[in-house]
Amino acid sequence: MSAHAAPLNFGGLEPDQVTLERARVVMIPVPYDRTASYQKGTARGPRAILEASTHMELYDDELQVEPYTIGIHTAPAVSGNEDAPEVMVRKVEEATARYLAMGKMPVVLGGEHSVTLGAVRAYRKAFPRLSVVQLDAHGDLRDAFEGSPYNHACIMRRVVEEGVPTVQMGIRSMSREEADFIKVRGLAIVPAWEFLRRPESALQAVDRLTDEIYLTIDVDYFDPGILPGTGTPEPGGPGWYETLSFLRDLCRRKKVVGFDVNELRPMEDDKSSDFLTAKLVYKVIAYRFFAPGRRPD
Ligand SMILES: [Mn+2]
Repeated sequence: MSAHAAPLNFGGLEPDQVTLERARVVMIPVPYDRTASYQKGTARGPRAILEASTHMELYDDELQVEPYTIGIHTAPAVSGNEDAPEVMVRKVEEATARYLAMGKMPVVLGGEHSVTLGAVRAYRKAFPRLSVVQLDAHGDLRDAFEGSPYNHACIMRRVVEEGVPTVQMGIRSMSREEADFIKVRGLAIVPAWEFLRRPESALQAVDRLTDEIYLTIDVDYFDPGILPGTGTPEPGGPGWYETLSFLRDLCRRKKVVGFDVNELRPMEDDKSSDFLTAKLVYKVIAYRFFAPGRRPD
């Protein structure tokens, strides 16, 4: 794979199915992993998601619809490791804002989790009463990490400090500093074990948020048994079906106005993580635009 590899469209859609004019959803790849702390490689995530997506069935057998018919356009990649973190965040914000202004739903494909900050900033300008639902093994609530406030371990701290209501779900690893911050701020956390024992606990937490939801999914939220391809795998995460059921219910209760998926670290010989991530992106689109009982536009 090279930086000059041929452009890929999400789902392997033909150019006439994915023109920007007709598309409701725009994929924004952000191949960035400059602040990754443990294992690099998430910069290759967007390309791996797009490649895996070309092998998916475009028919959703659960909802019995073809979600691609709403129009999914894949935009050129934004930023890269040559950019300092604050430059990357600004470029992601600008690109996201541009597609929002055109009436599209931009979907950022990371890259490390710091890609979320630019997207949330743009979405908040379009939806001032935005809340964030984060699926993640980690709180990402450190004040700074390895010298940078834009490190991927800090990104939700920045979001919370900007006054955005949040629910963090699937959490199972944090520092003392983060645990103290959660207590002091009274943040809503649904640990992985609580969600697995009582799935309704996540929905009860979501019910206390505002109506317009931005969803950020760090794929290390999933159990590494089904998603080993990530930089910081943590044991004991949720599986596929309980997560789909949560996402379906979320799209019924709230207006999911946008989302991103991040922290996929493609593996050489095992494409299961890439494929899960591509299918996850497609399922969120399916629930958002086609699930029975979903919140209307
Ligand atoms: Mn994480």
